[in-house]
Amino acid sequence: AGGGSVGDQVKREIVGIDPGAGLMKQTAQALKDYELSDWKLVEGSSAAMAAALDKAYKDEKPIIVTGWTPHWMFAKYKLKYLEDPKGTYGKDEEIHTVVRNGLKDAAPSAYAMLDRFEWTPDEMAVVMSAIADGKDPAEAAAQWVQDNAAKADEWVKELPGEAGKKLKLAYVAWDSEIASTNVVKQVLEGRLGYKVDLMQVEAGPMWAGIANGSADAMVAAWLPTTHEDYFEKYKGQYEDLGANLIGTKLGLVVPEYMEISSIEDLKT
Ligand code: PBE
Repeated sequence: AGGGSVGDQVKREIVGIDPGAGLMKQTAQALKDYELSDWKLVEGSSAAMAAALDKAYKDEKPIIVTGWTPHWMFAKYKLKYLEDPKGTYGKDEEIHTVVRNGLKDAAPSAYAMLDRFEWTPDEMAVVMSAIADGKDPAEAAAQWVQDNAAKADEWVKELPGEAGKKLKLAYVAWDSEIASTNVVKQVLEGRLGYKVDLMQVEAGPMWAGIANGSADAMVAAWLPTTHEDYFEKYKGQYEDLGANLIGTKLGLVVPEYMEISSIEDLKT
């Protein structure tokens, strides 16, 4: 792994994701809170971050990435979160379903299904891992819905179908949201007859799209901390349907073989 401090080993770089992610803002804040002014947060994407982690891990090289749970990478590699004694990354939060104003009247069954949609980190992990192993996201979602038919049936119980009606779901290409959004699409199409378009966008445009009505819904709102800015900015211009998943975490993630345990250890 080479000598010197951890900072020297990783060239004082943290491998980030897409710039619109709340995790990037929190990490920029962490660099301030922990006085790491000579460190750099590198922008990229979830996929590029995962590829960099994979490469470093195979060579047992040091690497620090921005990470979150639920994510398949914790099943595939031995990783740890760096402790965050200052609490920059907030407490546990929830993923919420957020829809455009007026959806309830425009598509009542979809609205009701979206309102009922909730699952667990373990359930999401099944879909996420299948996609990480190379399965097409739509196929992975369809398989999960087939294997969990009773649960999907509950989400649509006694709701009339609305055959052919169009819906747009906005999402960002975060692994967790690729999984959830595809599952919701499968259920809305397969069980209620909607025609669902998936709009892959950045985080800012996702929230803006719900607020201005160009998208109908999203299942990707991390609250109360991660998307707080967007949540406040568009207040009144969307409807928050509450949590669809509980038990998330965000922070700086490193392989277990690295001999550091806290963000504070980066200072030396
Ligand atoms: N994430 C995954 C997102 C929310 C979902 C943690 C990368 C973010 O930071 O905005």
